[in-house]
Amino acid sequence: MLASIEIPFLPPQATEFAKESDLLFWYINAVVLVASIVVYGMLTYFCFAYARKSPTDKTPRILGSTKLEVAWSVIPLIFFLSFFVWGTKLYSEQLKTPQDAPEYFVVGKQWMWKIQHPDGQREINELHLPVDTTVKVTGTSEDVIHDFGIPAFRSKMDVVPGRNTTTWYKPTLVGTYHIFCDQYCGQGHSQMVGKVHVLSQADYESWKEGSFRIREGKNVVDGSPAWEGRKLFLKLQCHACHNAENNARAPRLEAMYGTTRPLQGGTLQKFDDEYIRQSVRNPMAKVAEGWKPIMPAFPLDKVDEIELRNLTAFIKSLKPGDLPRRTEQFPAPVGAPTTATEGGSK
Ligand code: HEC
Ligand SMILES: [Cu+2]
Repeated sequence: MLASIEIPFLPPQATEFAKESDLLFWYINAVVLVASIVVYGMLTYFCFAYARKSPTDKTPRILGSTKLEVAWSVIPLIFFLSFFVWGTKLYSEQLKTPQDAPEYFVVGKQWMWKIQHPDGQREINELHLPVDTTVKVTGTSEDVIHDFGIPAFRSKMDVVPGRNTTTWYKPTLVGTYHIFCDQYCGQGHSQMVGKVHVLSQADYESWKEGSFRIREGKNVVDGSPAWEGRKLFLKLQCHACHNAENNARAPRLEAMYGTTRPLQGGTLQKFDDEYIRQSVRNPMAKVAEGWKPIMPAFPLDKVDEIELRNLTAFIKSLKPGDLPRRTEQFPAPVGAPTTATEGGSK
């Protein structure tokens, strides 16, 4: 019955810490509940049991009982101290940030979250994390105090202008969870939300490559190889020939990676990283069947090795419909998540 309700009583438990903190939460509630039942139960019972029965009733004279008083002081004390001991244990574990864990950087700003991955990739209002990996998160703010809160991780971290704060997580459950700003920070506070995506190792890798949903234009990361490759593809005017137009002068490179290409002269060629390299560096060496050998060579001084890797990641990620139109201009279109779209504040 409970499961059919849309709003969960507690957020999902996406880390070990979430489970431990919920256990403590339920333990405190159980103790308080039992104590309340005992206190209010006795109160109610005594109201009737010792009520004045007739106008001549006399109140009996009762002198204290040391045993009883010690019992009702010490037993609750033990329980209440257990909250403190357990809570302190969890809190101190949470404070011990593992120093060697990969570090993600979070910057709060009215009213968005800017996130940078350990290898420099950037995201806005979204954080992609690999499952079962301990990560360190360092945060700061560019204006007022915000708080980077992820309920599913039972984690909140104040981000304060002028200084760094750190925390850590080890997500254990694949899924998408809320990011909230947990510190009132002005008019747009309630819109200062985001999503954390916990991905399987394989999905995380492909997301980093940029091949993860590049088409929708969302979830692509500025700085990811495929996204950088796309920008380069436009900048180098590859799309003057390789484009989505019907009369394009060069093959559509979509969904070709991994296939076998017939070459002029009748040989077959596997479409892999090495073939892309050759096609860019020395296009005349292997010419695709049915096309004219018009592609210019792009030597090292035009396309360096890193750029070649990014172009390769882009071509690898291409699915039908992904190739830019001939009219598309460098830089990437408006709305694409480059840093240029960050300036949303007034
Ligand atoms: C002047 C037009 C032109 C430009 C500019 C151009 N190409 Fe090509 N490209 C071609 C043609 C035509 C072919 C097919 C003939 C061949 O294999 O050389 C081709 C083939 C390729 C292939 C092999 C595809 C296959 O079907 O086997 C790759 C990969 C490729 N180009 C990548 C690029 C990249 C990356 C750029 C930009 C750095 C680029 N091209 C710029 C015309 C062009
Ligand atoms: Cu905020």
